Formats: sequence, structure tokens, C-alpha cells
Amino acid sequence: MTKPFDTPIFVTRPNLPSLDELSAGLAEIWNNRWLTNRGPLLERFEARLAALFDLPHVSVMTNGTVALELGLQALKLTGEVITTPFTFAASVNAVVRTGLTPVFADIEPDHLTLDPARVEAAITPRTSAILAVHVFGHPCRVAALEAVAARNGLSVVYDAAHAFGVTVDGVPIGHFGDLSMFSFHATKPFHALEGGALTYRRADLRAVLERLANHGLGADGDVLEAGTNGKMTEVQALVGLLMLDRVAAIMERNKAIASIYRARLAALPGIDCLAPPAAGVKVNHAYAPVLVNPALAGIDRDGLYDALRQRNVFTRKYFYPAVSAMTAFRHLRAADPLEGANQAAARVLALPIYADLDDDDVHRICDMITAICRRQAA
Ligand code: T4K
Repeated sequence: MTKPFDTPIFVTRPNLPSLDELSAGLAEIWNNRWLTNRGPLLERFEARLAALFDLPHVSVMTNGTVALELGLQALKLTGEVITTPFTFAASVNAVVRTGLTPVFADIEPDHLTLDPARVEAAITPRTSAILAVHVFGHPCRVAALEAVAARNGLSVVYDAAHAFGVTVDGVPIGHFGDLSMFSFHATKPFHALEGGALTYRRADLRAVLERLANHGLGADGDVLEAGTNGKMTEVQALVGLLMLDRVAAIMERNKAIASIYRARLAALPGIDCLAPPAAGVKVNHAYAPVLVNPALAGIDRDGLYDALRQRNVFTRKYFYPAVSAMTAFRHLRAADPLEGANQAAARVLALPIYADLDDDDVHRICDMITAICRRQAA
């Protein structure tokens, strides 16, 4: 048996700036005595993100979930929002917490993203928007989804929590739809400890979002529309700025790890990587999901998860259960049987991927998976 790891290998491990860079930045913040409420580092961070995304409008927030909630609120959506059941709970929590009703439609098998035909079939007179998720950093079929939206007068919001740095035909992913939300959580290849951002083209949304993130307060202290505290601190902005200098190298390293998994696991029946990205799509390899087909692998996803755990490898069942099966959401309407999403929830296992996971460790994890599957098949 391949020797278990002495120390646990988690699905991810945060990338960090150096302590020297961090303390230089902290000295600046201490000197400014400006800690939150739109300080100078936050303004610098927004400007650098806007340049990177090639968009005039980026609003940074304290986390991705609040950003998504405020984005949905700012668009003044009503009634039903068609969304995917194969996502992290935050996507659907945000819809419910803004007073909207999620309606689930199924996903496509290649990249586990919303199926535009299923979305179109789910539309009712109450539908106001589509909330699509670029799950694991694979872009949804944006042109097809936006054609459905245009035909039916709907808004399109993308949960791009996983999709920092992704491009479609050279266009940064944040250009699509009415709004996109990015997460800068510590577990993402690019992060700001916690954090999130909205990208959009409508100039009038900027002041609305800033106000909503500051309790809804107007210049005269009055509140016309209830907001929340969605503000990012200066320390978060500092970490974000420092990580921006590293993110290209981190994504290169994740790409190298993903290609080892793809090459090694290709030989293993029933352990399938997702389809390669479509032509013109650049992905970020933020996650390394595989689909376990028990009939061919000789073991099911949960069995593989347990066997790896015994060897000190802590993979994750992202995203199980499907959101549509969660206690808080199972009463909601599903527009179709959600077969694809339920199958993905039962089969996907996210393998470890992070910049300082070295090649030998990736090979060792592949050796373990190979030995576990062979033993079951024998
Ligand atoms: N939409 C989608 C599609 C999302 O996936 C998410 C978040 C959101 C919206 C909301 O964005 P945020 O509001 O979070 O900005 C993690 C993250 O907390 C969450 O941000 C992320 N998606 C989700 C997919 O993954 P957990 O419950 O898996 O986190 P946790 O604490 O188990 O961490 C995973 C592993 O990372 C641990 O096993 C060990 C390692 N780790 C984690 C932390 C926090 C570390 O080594 N150090 C650390 O500091 O949710």
C-alpha cells in the first residue's frame, strides 16, 4: 500500500504573501489610522481589479455571499430566479435572503453548469432572472444563457465565486451578464482572507452598491432602502493587493497539478476528470474535481473519500448534497427531475490542489487512488 501521509493533506491550503510584505503594508495602515469604511487600500484594490478585469466598475465587499445578496438587491429583481442545484449553499442562500424564490433547473454533464435549454423550460411569468454558477471555474455557456435571457426579458447574474482569472475568447469572465460575483475567500487561489467583489457595466449601480454595503445610508444620514454592513477592511484589501502580485504564478502551479491528475487518472476506469475547457476558454484550475463512476471504478465516491481519509488525504464532496435536497430548500420548485445535478452530487470528489502541493505528493495521491480502485476491482 502507498504509505499514508504523515501530516494531513487538505483539499486546499491558503496561499500567502510573505510576512515582510504584510508587515510593510500593515505599517501603512497603522500610519493611516484608517481601518475600514472605504479606505485608501480598498480604493487601490478596486482600481487594480478594474484594470485586471478590464471593466470600469468593480465593487469590493467583505465576502462573496454579501456581494451576491447586494447584487441581487441592486438589480431590483422580483419573484423567481432560476438557478442550479449543483453549487455551494451560499448561491441559493443569497437568493432566499433577498426575498426571491429559487427555482432549480438541471446542469449539463461536461462542466456541471446550468443547461440553457432547461433554464428556458423553467421560465414562468414570475421569473425575473437567471443565477448561473461558473462551478469549479468552468464558465457556463454564457452566449446561450444570455440568448435565453434576452428572448424572455430576464436579468443574468453570474456566481463567479470560483472563476477569478477565467476568460472566454480573451474576454474576462466578469464582463458577462448584468453582474458577476467573485469570492476572495481564503480557500480560493486568489484571496483577501475573506472578501468578494461585483463586476458590472451599469455605471448607476456603483453608488447604489456602495450605499447598500454601508447600511443603506445616504449622505444626509437617511436610509431609503435597507442595506447591510458589506464593507471590506483595509487589512483584507492589503492581502488582496499582495495576492494580486502572486496570482498568475499560483494559477500556473495549479495548472501543472491539474495536468498531472488528468494524465495519471486518464488510465483509471471510472475516475473521470471534467471535460477539457471548450476552445477559447482559459480556466483557473481552482479545483480538481473528479467524477467517480462506481460501475467502472469498483468503488463509489463515498468509499473513495473514506479510503483516502484513512491515508490522511482529506478530499471534499463538493457539492453534496445538491442544494435542492437540503432541508432548507427541498420544498422549492424544481423545474425538471435534476438527474444531472443529483448524479454529480453523488459522484464528484474534489481532490487536493494548491500551489505548494508538490508533484511527488500529487503522484502519491494518484498512486493511492489507483491502488484503492484496483483493490476494489480485484
Ligand atoms: N458561491 C459559490 C459557488 C461558492 O463556492 C462560495 C464559497 C460562495 C458563493 C460564497 O463566497 P464567500 O462568501 O465564502 O466569499 C469553503 C469556503 O469557505 C467557501 O468560501 C467556498 N465557497 C466553499 C466551496 O468552500 P468549506 O466549508 O469547504 O471550508 P473549510 O473551512 O472546510 O475549508 C476547506 C479546506 O481548506 C479545509 O479542509 C482546510 C483548508 N483551510 C481552510 C481555511 C479556512 C485551510 O487550510 N486554512 C484555512 O484558513 O467552505
